[in-house]
Amino acid sequence: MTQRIAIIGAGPSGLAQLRAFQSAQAKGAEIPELVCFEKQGDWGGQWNYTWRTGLDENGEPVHGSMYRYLWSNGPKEALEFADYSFDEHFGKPIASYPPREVLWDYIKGRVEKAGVRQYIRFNSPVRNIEFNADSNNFTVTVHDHNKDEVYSEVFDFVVVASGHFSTPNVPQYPGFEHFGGRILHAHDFRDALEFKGKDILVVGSSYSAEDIGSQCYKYGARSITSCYRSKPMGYKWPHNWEEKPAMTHVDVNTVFFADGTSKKIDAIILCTGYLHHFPFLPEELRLKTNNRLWPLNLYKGVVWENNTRLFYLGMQDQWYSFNMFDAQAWYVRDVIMGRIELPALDAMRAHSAEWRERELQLSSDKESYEYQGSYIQDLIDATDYPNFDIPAVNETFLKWKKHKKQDIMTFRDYSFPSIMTGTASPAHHTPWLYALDDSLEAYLSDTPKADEIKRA
Ligand code: FAD
Ligand code: NA7
Repeated sequence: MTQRIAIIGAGPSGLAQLRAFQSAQAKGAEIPELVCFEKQGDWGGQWNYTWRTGLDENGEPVHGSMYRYLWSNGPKEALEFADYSFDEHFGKPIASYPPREVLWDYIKGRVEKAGVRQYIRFNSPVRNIEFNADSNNFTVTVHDHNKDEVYSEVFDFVVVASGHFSTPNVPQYPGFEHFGGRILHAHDFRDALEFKGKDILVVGSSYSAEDIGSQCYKYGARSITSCYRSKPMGYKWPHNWEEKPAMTHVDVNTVFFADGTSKKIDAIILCTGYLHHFPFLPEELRLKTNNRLWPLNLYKGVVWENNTRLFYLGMQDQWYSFNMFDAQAWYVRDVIMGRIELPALDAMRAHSAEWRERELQLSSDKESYEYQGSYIQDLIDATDYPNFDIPAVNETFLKWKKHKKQDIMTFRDYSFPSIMTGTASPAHHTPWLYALDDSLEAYLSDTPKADEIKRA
């Protein structure tokens, strides 16, 4: 009997899984029956922008954390699919830091070409997953919002690709209940123009703090203050951006910091990260981890060691993204199709423990992306995913980090050659700081708009 695979989520990871199976089929293999459940009305995961916050049109927690004017925070050459290049998709070289809509278009291009939309059931959040020990399969319960019906189906394997940047980690600080301005988490940030002319505080020192602060600077906030818990971001900030140590408390309009200083603030944006959250999974199948490079209990970062019919994709902290999800999806496909044999439980655990130990020894960003690169290479070596030059991607990351250190407001103006095709990317027509229109048309056009020329 044909085996049935449930894939939870049609973001970049879930789509990688569909493409992995389809590519095996295109080479003549017989593939299992695929069903991908997607909570949203369209594919692309985080890249499928929504203006909504809170609950979505079906009363589900909004998945999207992306905002207007979001541009790739790393060079596109580091995330390019090895089996579908930017050149192939756009038919011409494009610059290295595309806005969200452009990357969404690229993600969609590959899966449209592969013809895998037929496998996806949209507006269908998975509510519950249960393992049936007697029959060695899973019962997956789903809410079909198109018909407003809840139903269950049985699957032989489950792939969880539901992302982990959606459920906000929201700390409480003394005085929040009395603060007179707005307090929001990065998950609910949608438009920097809301903060034009305002004094804002961004809490945190990772990607969201850096990028949301930069957005607010770009779109005219009066001042940006950022504060960190462990270590400062340490960039050379523009004149109206100050970096402070931890916030201690707030009163009605002022924030107080650990160094004894304070600042009048209009809005506090908590860029304090996300929780891995799987409300549809029972305790014994649920991944519990913080955002890190080697979550435990996942052999090769994907196979649930205690039940090897369950897989997770994309659950690591991400230097690499799209091509890492691909490497994982190809590996999972080959385990499911019996092309890769898993070792015994003890050996899987020992392997994971060894990678965790290596993770704990990492002492720099360079070591961290090289570590993730070596993980990806390990996966690629086991499958027919096209090999690509991972040391060259690491070199790209190194330059990217250098550009950021030089000037956090200009790093997106650099371009890189494609590691997949060798094509050199052109410089974008407008420096990022002056490019206010983030639409696909504006980005792909060869000339800047009149108002962008004026600002530059
Ligand atoms: P997601 O993209 O989160 O997709 C998961 C999918 O699962 C969603 O479609 C969701 O609706 C669905 N889902 C969730 N729960 C259920 C359920 N119960 N039932 C059915 N479906 C469900 N990466 C980069 O490479 N470059 C960037 O510049 C970049 N910027 C980012 C900026 C922000 C603000 C955020 C939040 C992330 C950013 N990322 C970036 C990381 C981004 O998360 C990944 O690029 C990628 O989207 C991860 O893919 P995924 O499929 O694992 O998860
Ligand atoms: P990250 O990268 O997980 O970073 C979370 C940040 O939040 C990090 O600086 C944490 O500081 C900080 N944090 C967490 N809890 C607190 C509290 N209680 N107080 C102060 N600061 C806190 O999440 P991001 O949202 O930045 O990035 C996630 C993805 O979105 C990423 O892939 C991007 O591409 C976009 P710490 O260093 O732990 O002290």
